[in-house]
Amino acid sequence: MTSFRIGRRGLIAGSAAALLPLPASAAKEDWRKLADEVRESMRWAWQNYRERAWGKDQIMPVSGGAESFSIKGQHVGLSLIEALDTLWLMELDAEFKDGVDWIHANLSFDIDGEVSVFETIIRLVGGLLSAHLASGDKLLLAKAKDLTDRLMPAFTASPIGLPHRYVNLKTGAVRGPVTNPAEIGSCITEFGTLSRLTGDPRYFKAAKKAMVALFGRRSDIGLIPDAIDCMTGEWKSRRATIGPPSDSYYEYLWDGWQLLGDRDCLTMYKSCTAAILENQKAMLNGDLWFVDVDFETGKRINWEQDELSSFYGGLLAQGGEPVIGEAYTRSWDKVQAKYGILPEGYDPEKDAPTYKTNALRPELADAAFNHWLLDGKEEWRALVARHFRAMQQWNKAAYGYAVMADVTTKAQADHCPGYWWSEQMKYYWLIFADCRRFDYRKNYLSTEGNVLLGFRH
Ligand code: DMJ
Repeated sequence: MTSFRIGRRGLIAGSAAALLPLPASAAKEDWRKLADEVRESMRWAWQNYRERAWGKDQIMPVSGGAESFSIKGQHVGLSLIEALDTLWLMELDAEFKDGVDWIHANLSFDIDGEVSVFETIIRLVGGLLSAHLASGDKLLLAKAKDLTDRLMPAFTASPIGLPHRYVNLKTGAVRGPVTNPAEIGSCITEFGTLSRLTGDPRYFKAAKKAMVALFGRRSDIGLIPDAIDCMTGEWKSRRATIGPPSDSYYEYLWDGWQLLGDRDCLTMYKSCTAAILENQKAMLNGDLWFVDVDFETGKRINWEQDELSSFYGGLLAQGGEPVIGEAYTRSWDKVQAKYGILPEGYDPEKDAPTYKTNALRPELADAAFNHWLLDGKEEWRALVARHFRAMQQWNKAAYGYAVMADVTTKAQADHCPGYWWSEQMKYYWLIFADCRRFDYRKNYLSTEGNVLLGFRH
């Protein structure tokens, strides 16, 4: 494996990994063996999905049933599409082909039903594009384009270019004008890729217009609150957060620069990051956190932390703030150590979970993977190994991997989100295996873990 890499969001860093002494525990770790275990877990979960929920959106891992995601009772093979590029990277080629064959035979988006624009872009458009880039299969690209065309009314309905939250795939009717940064601004890499592959600039332009329109409304101290009316541009909240529902807006500002070389995205990323570091970074008992604040005064609202925010350390490192990013990732690692598995919410001031559930989320592994791509330190692989082993210990159910109802009792619930197939299984594999099909020097993974740059054929 190379020791000089360009990470998920592209900051170039010379790795000193080869020169660093390994911590005793990491030195003993057999990474290849761990990678094989990840691949076998993926194969086993896929087999269960194949047998019990084939073509359905999500398998129910405790009962072996199935559930739809966006449109009640309507399935578009969500988990299958999310899994494809992970399968390809793992060289599970028969499984990959089986999934692509299902798409050829069954997938249609001509459905009279309403979907979340954001979730559909990051999961389905992104999944189809990455599978197309892995395989060269033209139908996958055609499906991604067909789906995106059905989503476009969400963007064009607004006079200022901010998308509505929901759109009907058949009629183009839109709903949900009160929206948020993540749902507005997490599509420039999927849409930019689609524009590049189809030669149609409309997708990239719509994505960028939305990002710029939101950025242009920031406060005098440079912060963006977490709710806005997409028709009027009026703020509907005062809370600025790096967590949901704002998180991936900041990620995609950087990503627009990394994947597409868009300088405006870089400028906006730097501006937002400077404001966040100035107003939201806070130390408590030696740990570094980012707190929610009033977007005009910078006054702290509370100390509550959302697990989804734990991706942010990796992003900061890629954007040129490795010391702060690493400190933040380590704060989350301590929470993982405390509960064995991360709760959805945690209050460091009260030292207690604010939400005891665990949604089988990938963010901490995502951050560590990105640190590792940049600096190659074994610390990050060891962190990801703990994340993986916790999942094996607590989330494994009879027919797949399940979310938790309560991290303190370790009670499971009967649900496996689609992102599980696209995100942590891929991060585990890429960080433990020396993957022959992945370019560790030059790559891009979307917020959903979809590889839009970096396949090696
Ligand atoms: C995924 O869909 C994406 O990572 C998104 O950006 C945030 N939420 C989930 C995973 O938790």
